[in-house]
Amino acid sequence: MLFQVLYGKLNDLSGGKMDKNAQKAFFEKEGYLVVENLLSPADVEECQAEIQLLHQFAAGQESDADKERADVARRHVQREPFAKDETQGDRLPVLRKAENTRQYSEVFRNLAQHPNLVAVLQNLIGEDLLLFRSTLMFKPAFHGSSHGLHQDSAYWPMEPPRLVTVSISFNDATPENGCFKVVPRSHLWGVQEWGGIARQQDAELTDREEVAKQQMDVPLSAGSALFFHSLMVHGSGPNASPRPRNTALYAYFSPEVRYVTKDGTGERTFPVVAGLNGKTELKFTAQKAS
Ligand SMILES: O=C(O)CCC(=O)C(=O)O
Repeated sequence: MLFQVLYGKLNDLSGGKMDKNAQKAFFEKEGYLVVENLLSPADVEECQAEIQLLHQFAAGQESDADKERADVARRHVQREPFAKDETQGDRLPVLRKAENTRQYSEVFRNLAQHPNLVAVLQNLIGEDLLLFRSTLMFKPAFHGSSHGLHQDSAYWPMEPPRLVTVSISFNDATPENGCFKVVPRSHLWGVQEWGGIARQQDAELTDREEVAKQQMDVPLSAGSALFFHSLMVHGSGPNASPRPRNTALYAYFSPEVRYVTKDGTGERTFPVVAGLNGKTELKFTAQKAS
């Protein structure tokens, strides 16, 4: 992958420039951070081509050389539940997301360790970085459903709830095609209950009026990224527009965060993205959830 290192002076949501200290201070205060042009246009193009390929895999249209990874990919893609039988151009399925992309996509395995991404994350949570989640979120033209407002840490078996997610946009994301919505400073609220996340196109993003009033759109240009705290309330609107909104979603944590289960048994191995003396993965023995 062609990586163009752009880290240095970066933009905030209001268009102003922020240095590393200002980025960290903004993130800690507001619970999110926008970094514009994290990826070069060549990076974005490569990711878009890989997304097209993954849709072909989902439709069983792979070449013989790709058979093995296409089989793995098919186990991780999910159709858009509100457009299950629909197809897009070239008889491709309408997909909602692809989980665990690093298992079958070199492009998205590499993207999780993109130097620009790692530099921002290390500034926010420290040198040692582990990967919790590597997903692609699709909002296909005309069919993208909404994601209700929620906090990721309300669903994740990790304590303390201090992970960082990044959503990297491969298209210009706007309110019309279902860009992210955030509730600034909600990472200070503590873990709350949110219920189901998948919502129909015309559904409200939350039944909680006082939360709905505080949501704010986060438009992103292609190649730009939104970093957010795992306690920050977020979601995204529908896409009824003719333009898709495809993104990569990665969640990271530093090794002081523990893997927890109800009964404190089990183990799980997480890939190392940076630091940890060059280890490639780290096994966590579960502790009892508090
Ligand atoms: O990418 C989106 O539209 C929302 C995804 C999201 O909120 C999540 O997976 O937690």
